[in-house]
Amino acid sequence: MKKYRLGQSRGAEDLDRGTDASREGRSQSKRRQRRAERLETDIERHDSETMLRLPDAGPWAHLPEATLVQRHSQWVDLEREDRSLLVATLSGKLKGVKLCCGDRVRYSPQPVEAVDPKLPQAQVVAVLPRRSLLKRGGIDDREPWQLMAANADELWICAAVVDPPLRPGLLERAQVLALDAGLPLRVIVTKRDRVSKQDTLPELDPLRAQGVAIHETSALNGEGVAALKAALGGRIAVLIGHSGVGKSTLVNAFHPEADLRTGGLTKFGTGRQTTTAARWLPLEGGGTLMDTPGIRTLSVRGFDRGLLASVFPEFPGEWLEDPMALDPEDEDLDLEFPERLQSLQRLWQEMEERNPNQRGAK
Ligand SMILES: Nc1nc2c(ncn2[C@@H]2O[C@H](COP(=O)(O)OP(=O)(O)OP(=O)(O)O)[C@@H](O)[C@H]2O)c(=O)[nH]1
Ligand SMILES: [Mg+2]
Repeated sequence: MKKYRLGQSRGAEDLDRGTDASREGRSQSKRRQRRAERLETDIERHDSETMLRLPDAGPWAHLPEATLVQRHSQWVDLEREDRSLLVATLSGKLKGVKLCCGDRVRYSPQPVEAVDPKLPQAQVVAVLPRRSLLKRGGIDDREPWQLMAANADELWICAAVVDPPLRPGLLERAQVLALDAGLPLRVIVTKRDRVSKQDTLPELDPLRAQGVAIHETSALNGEGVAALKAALGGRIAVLIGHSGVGKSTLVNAFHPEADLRTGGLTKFGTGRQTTTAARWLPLEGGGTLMDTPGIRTLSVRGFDRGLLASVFPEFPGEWLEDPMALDPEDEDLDLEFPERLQSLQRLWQEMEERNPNQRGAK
């Protein structure tokens, strides 16, 4: 039987590994297996490129544009050009297309095809080409990527100086995602008021050496918030990080009218997944923030290993050709941060990992 450490929730990662059959009767687990096999033949598989392809929006050029502010299960919230909000469903023309927060779309105020009268009548018919797309590796071939935010200019990875603890490798993973999306990365250290000036996250040292922008902030006493606002200017930033690090609290500090729901921590010191969907929030006086739900980790499955050279610039080129040949415990390597090599090895392997649900996966 699989055991979970305290505070470790069952996230998407765990779903990959099958379920605990020992608790169930044998017949029930057989039934489950048969159902899984049936599902495997029925599911629509997407290869990683097809999933990102958008249908031609040209035929809809006469319709108005809007920004996707938030996705719900049956509809989406849109922000129109005049900043007013509109709720719309997705037309069947977009079947198979994944939309995400920040997408620029064209919509028809009246339905272009039959729609349930109980649902909103406006319909999104096209998605415009994206300036940028922040994504992470998906769970399986039905969804090779999980789309996080479209059309952002910057990625802000938020890490609390205390509570919840930063998982090893999260910063490097965020760097991979930012590089893939072509977004500059900022590290936002939150909850500075909780610790003394000298205390810091040691994981930040290698990033500081690389010249990554690091902002020390406290939403509680306002430390660093004005400087961060100035750094944002009129651009669009997407905030990501573990649940409970204070992303929504920071957005509220930027934009009190946003009045986003914020949550406490569990008794295990982890967040509560207070934010459940990514949300686009234009700020008074320019700039836009995209708040997102807390993440446990960021999968890099399917990303290009070539990106790792920029994430780990301290390692010689030949190490990056086959990092698995190295032993992080080898004293001759004279490593300042041996955990950085371990992290490189983990990312390297995960990038080429095969879909764990695929038949015959090795
Ligand atoms: N002391 C202190 N507490 C903070 C600060 N920022 C956030 N918090 C607290 O941290 C808890 C979590 O904050 P949220 O803003 O909900 O965290 P989140 O990152 O949005 O979490 P999810 O929506 O679950 O991803 C709340 O109890 C906040 O009051 C800060 O700067 N200082
Ligand atoms: Mg939140």
